[in-house]
Amino acid sequence: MKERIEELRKKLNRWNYEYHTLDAPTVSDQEYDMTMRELQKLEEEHPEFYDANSPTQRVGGAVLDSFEKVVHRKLMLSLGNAYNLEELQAFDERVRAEVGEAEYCVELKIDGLAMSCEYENGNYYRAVTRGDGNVGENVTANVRTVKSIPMTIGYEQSFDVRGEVYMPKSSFEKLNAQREENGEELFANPRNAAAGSIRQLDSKVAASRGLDAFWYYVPDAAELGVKTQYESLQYIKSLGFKINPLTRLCRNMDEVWAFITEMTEERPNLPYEIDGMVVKVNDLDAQRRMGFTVKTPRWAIAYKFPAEMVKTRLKNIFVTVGRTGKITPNAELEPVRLAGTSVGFAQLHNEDYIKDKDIRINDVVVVRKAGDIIPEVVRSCPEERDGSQLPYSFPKICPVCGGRLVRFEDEAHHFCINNECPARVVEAIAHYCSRDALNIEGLGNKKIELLHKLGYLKNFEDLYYLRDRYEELIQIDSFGETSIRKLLKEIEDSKDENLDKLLYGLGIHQIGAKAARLLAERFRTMEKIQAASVEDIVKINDFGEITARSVVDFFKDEGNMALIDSLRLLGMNMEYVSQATVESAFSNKTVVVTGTLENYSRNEAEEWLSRLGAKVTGSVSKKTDYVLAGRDAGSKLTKAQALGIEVINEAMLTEEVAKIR
Ligand code: 0OW
Repeated sequence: MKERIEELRKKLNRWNYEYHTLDAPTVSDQEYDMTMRELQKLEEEHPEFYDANSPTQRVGGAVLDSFEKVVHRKLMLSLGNAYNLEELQAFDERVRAEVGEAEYCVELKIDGLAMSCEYENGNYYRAVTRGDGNVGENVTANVRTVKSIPMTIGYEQSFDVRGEVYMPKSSFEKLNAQREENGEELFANPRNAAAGSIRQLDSKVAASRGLDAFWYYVPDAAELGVKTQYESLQYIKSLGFKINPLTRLCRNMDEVWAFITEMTEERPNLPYEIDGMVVKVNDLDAQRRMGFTVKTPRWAIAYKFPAEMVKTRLKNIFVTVGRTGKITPNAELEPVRLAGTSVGFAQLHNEDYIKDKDIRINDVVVVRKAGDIIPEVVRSCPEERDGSQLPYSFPKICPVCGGRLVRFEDEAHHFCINNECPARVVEAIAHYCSRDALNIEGLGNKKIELLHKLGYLKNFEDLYYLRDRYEELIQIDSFGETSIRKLLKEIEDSKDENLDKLLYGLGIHQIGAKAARLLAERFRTMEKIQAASVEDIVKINDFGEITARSVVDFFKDEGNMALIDSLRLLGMNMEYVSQATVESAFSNKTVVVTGTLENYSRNEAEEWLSRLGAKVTGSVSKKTDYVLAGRDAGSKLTKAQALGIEVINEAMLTEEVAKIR
């Protein structure tokens, strides 16, 4: 019986490969379905032969309640960008200066989400999203439903391949048509749709989204016995992976540019979205010699297609009030298609931008989408004026609270300086609930605005009293019992977020997510940060006087002190727990960095060291295990020698970093 099951699995895997990877089926759908049904029946009768990688499992299975975090064995790198031929030529010059004449393997830059697939003993083992390049999410069940991904490969050693999971344009159009029918929010573009689908906790939903994938990189390609990137693609193709057919070997940058020009033409006709081309030094040994920066290979670059531009009419200009009170003018447009999405609004940045470009109400304007940020108005078209245009005068009062707008000296923006301005309170709470802060997913701007208007949400701490208003809240029509219960749980869970998330959520002027992490890492508890002086804070790398001052001022403010106290009383976590670190020669070692390093800025070196499990401190003491000395190392080096502390150079750091790439 086992043989029969194995035989059917083999046959169905083969047919899957022919249909989804080669796009050349050799059996009819009926025969495929009949064979699948026979296998399903046999597997039901013989659960002892269950195999998660059986073809019957590709339609999705169990529902997860969250995604496990996984530290990549080798970092998932990102790419440096080039926006024109000159920047590509500069890249080419650097390559030739370092490794001599080089041919390039040029690939389409698939606009999906980067994925790492691991195989053990020739079987599909795990799929992990890129995440921040070091830590990603385990999405094995969802990626298993991508039919063109082989579940078994003829390679027995541990194997890890990187690629892009994407949503073909046809699947995207179909999905949005369905969502339109069900009155659901539409996905803006195929990349967002693919990312949203891969983040589904129910893999049956992921299976229904028509995802596909192209594979383009093997971190340990040298072990495969291949010499070039192009050969490594051929190799993984021979293992059954889908490789993009429009990959081309170019002998020099002229040929690269010719290919890019060709693909720029071809782009609208492709069945999937691309946002550029990836140019890689083909020879693997040359790649090794060129190495990496902290996050990107030095032997590859992404050429990004120029932003598309369109003309449309500017119907009106309105201002929005940010959480810091910043007033942003926006253009309301005659809706127009741009880069695959419908655009109805665009940025106008500030008053001078509108004046300098002489943008008037009812002008025909040029709009472009540079990258994924919201579109912006590039210029007006005076030649198309018909006398109906009206000059725009910037408002003097805040449209939300009526307070006077202020424009500080040499500041481009106007500000609403009323701390009680509802727009500012709503934006501040929305920031507090955002993903990189306390991650209270169930509260977007609309719901916060509503709860604020109804008097339930006047500040951050009110969030934690919402549970006492449960009976009233479920009466509100845009909330339901389930959504309220889920929201209250998320709010409670937010109390356990790491200290850096709370710091970032507080919205301290000049303190973004990274600065918040650095503050939390350095001081470890909220009270130590509250007690820190400007001198203490400037010792942290990349912290200047102004930033340090804004932190100290924030914690000196009466209202903020009261806020911190009440959050502490509410049980908010006020400690910092270090990030996922990996085993290394630096694990649990106290390290001080001094002097200038060749290949790392101070902050990068400290970031690497903490990822490698080290405790980085600013001053040398008996507790210090290593002093990592660069050029012109000063008193810390002398002190280390005096205390007999081991002094190392950056080669040791590079060696440990190379192990987790
Ligand atoms: N999106 C792509 C693509 C590609 C990697 C491997 C080494 C460094 C980058 O089609 N064809 N090739 C690479 O090569 N990366 C790609 O996408 C990257 C992944 C993460 C950021 C970019 O999207």
